[in-house]
Amino acid sequence: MSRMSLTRFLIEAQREGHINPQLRLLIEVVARACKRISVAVGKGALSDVLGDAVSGAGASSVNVQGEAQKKLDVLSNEILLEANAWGGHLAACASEEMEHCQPIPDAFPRGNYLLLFDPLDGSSNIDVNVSIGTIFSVLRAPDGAGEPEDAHFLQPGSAQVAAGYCVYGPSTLLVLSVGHGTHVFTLDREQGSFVLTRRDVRIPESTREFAINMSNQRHWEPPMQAYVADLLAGREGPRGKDYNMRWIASMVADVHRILTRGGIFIYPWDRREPDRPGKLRLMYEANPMAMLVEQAGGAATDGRRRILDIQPGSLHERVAVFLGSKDEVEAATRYHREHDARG
Ligand code: P6P
Repeated sequence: MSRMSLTRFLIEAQREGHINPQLRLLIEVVARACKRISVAVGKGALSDVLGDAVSGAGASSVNVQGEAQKKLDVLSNEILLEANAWGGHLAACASEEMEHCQPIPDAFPRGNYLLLFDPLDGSSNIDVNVSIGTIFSVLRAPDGAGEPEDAHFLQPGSAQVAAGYCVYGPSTLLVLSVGHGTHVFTLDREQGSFVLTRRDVRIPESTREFAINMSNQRHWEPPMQAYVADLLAGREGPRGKDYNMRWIASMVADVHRILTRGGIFIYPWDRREPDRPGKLRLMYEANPMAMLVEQAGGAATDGRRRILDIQPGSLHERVAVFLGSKDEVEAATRYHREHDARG
């Protein structure tokens, strides 16, 4: 059975008016970069890409948020920037690895899009051979905006025109939405192309599986403590069913499991960083994942608000994340809203 390629899928989406030629080319460029990243990830120890990146002075290299960078983080970031350049600078770029957005040089036709990405999410798993991934989000550049600047990126997640991730696991999968469902493409390494293997993913509305880093439990706020305690109470407790737990510590891998079989993924506020709403970044982790999950019939909140409604204040701002099976996300959010209502 001949499967539909990503290229054919995007041509169809363009014919149906879901995307325009420039956005189609941008998505193709990102997919091509993900194929190159997949090759680099797959080489592992056979190439000099494992371990921590070092700066010119030999010190450990850190990203804009002061987090240690892996060599593959830096390489993946470079591959995505180079791909956008090769593709004709279709978009100004902002990345976890970049302090400020990278404008589109005047030498090229001005791209109408803004591309945000986490080049290699979950990179702490690289050295232990656990699935990692690339997350990307596409916004429209404001009309007549002139030289792109950080402020142009500060649009709510509901303004995204495309979102996706590539998970580098036993197989390399590209999961994509352009606002008409969430679809899965598998990299056919022999053909060197992504082929459609699952159209219109639907997340089961209820679940018996939650994903959270339980070692942080003592640092959570009361409604989060109450919610998880009720999950752990199982069928004798108020939720009336036994739950299973998973935590891969790679958002892309955890979210892909939830897209595939349901579940709830949570990274909540933590009293160790009281001024920080959460660990995950709104613009290039939470927003794209929230679009993919909602397009698959799931839900995504920060425990109180729909993630896609949040108006960003800065490029690298963080947010608490509750996403996955609709009924479970609504239940977890209810614990927080009822706690707030009690004052
Ligand atoms: P922790 C990876 O560093 C990441 O940003 C997400 O991919 C993942 O879900 C989370 O952080 C893991 O965090 O605190 O459990 O290591």
